[in-house]
Amino acid sequence: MCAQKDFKLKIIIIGDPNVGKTSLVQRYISEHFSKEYRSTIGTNIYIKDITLKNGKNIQLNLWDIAGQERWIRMRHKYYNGARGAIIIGDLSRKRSFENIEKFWYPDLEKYIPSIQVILIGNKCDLKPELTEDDIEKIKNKIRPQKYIITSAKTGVNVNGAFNYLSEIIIIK
Ligand code: G3D
Ligand code: MG
Repeated sequence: MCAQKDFKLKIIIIGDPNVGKTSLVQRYISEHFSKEYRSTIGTNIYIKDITLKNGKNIQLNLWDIAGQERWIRMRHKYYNGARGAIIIGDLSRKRSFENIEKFWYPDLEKYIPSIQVILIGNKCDLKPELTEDDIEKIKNKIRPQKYIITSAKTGVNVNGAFNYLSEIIIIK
C-alpha cells in the first residue's frame, strides 16, 4: 500500500538507561516498520505509518537513543525538529523518575519549549517503588499532556500511549 502521507512526525523517546525505551518502541512498531541508524548521534530511527481517527495518514519517525543516554554534545541534533516527546520512567526504580525531574524534562524544555509531552511509567508488571503521591508530584512539575502506565513486557497500554501522542500533536 502506498497511501499519501498527510504528515510526518518526529517523536523522541527519552529517559534513563534501562527504563524500557527500546522495548516499548519495538513493542509498538512490531510488524511493519523500517529502521535507520544515525551513527553520528548514536540513534535508531524507527519509521511506522499509521492512520489517525480523523483518517489522516501519518508517518511516525520514532527516535530512540542507541548508545549512551547521557551523551551531551549531540543532543540538540536528537531533539531538533521533534513535535512530541515520550519521557519514560521505570515504576520499579524511583531514581529513574527523579532523573526525569532533575535532568530529562528541564533539558527538553530548554531546547524545545513548545513540545507535546507524555509521561510514561513503564514496567507496571513489576512491584512499584513509587507511591501515588510520588507520581502526583512529578506530574505537577512536568504537566504532561497525559500520564500513562505501560508494560513493554505484557504490552498493556503501549499502542494507546503512542497513538494518543500522535493524535494530540495533529489536532493541536
Ligand atoms: P532502554 O532502551 O531504556 O535502555 P530496554 O531499556 O528497552 O533495553 O530495557 C531494559 C531492560 O528492561 C530489558 O531487560 C527489558 O527486557 C526490560 N524491560 C523493558 N520494559 C519492561 C517492562 O515493561 N517490564 C519488565 N518486567 N521488564 C521490562 P534485559 O534483562 O533484557 O536487559
Ligand atoms: Mg535502548
